[in-house]
Amino acid sequence: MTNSPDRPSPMAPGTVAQAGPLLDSLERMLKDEYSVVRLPDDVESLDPAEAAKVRAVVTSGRVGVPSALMAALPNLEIVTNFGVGYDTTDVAQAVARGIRVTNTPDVLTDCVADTALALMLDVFRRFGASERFLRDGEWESRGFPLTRRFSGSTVGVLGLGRIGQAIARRAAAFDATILYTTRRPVEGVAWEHVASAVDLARRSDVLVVAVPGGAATENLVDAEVIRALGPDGYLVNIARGSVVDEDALVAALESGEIAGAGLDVFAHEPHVPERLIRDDVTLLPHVGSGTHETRNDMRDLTLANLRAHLAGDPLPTPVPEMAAV
Ligand code: 8YV
Repeated sequence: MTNSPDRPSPMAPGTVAQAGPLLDSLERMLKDEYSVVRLPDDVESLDPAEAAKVRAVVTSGRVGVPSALMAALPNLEIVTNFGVGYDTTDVAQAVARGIRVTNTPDVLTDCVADTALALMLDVFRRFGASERFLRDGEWESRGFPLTRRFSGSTVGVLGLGRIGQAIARRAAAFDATILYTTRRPVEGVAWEHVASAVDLARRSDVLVVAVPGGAATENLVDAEVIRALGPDGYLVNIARGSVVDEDALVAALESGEIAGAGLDVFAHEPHVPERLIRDDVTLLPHVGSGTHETRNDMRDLTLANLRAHLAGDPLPTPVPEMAAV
């Protein structure tokens, strides 16, 4: 890609914009390399002259570039998303306008899968609750109640992409029986494909949600799927809060229709409904990819995508929808 008078150079102030907060070191490295502008949180206060300069937006999965913001950036060429999930970015508009979108797959798979295993182990074995029990001095007077064995259980993985497969591999090391549900069976895996989420939940001791967020999967785990887990079943979600009907989950927990849940993601982060804060729910503040190593890798991949675009080189990790651009 060559620079022309109507396409400001990458170094021209405002060419690269930031939407929402980013990892400190990513913000620093962006500022060192480009004259970055920070987009306002509310799109109405965006100055049209500034908006017209923006060719690239760097954002995170939490903030993204939603419809109104994208529509207000007439010369936008690329959204580089820090995170594998990009459901907060209007990809349909991006495809229609020839705007490129990149994300950070692979580099976070291991940490997110590790988190899923930690949540599964915790909901079965209640290590967090038992630690609170010890810290509260309760061990002085009695032992902690017995829990459930995780090894050898049946783990249902909803969505068998990179992260789903990494979860399945880890659970298999605990001698779990692995079942999974995807639209079509995944070639080259030995695990049993189950056609529907309800059947998957019915046959599993724990259902792990590992599908992308967005309109296509909104409330995919609804009251019926949750209920199908039964009073001894657990739900674990490391994907997006939008995939699970949170009200239905609260209702199922309160009525004892399921045994418990392990959640790293919520419908309206960082808000966690009071009624979800229960002893039979393990709650994490969306830390799935939150290690120094992984976040640094995500940062480097985000920057590599931005630099490649501005230099006219092939993008390292365009999102799959870019095949149509
Ligand atoms: C990040 C995530 O915390 O990659 C994702 O989709 O949810 C997490 O790794 C998030 O994108 C940062 O905003």
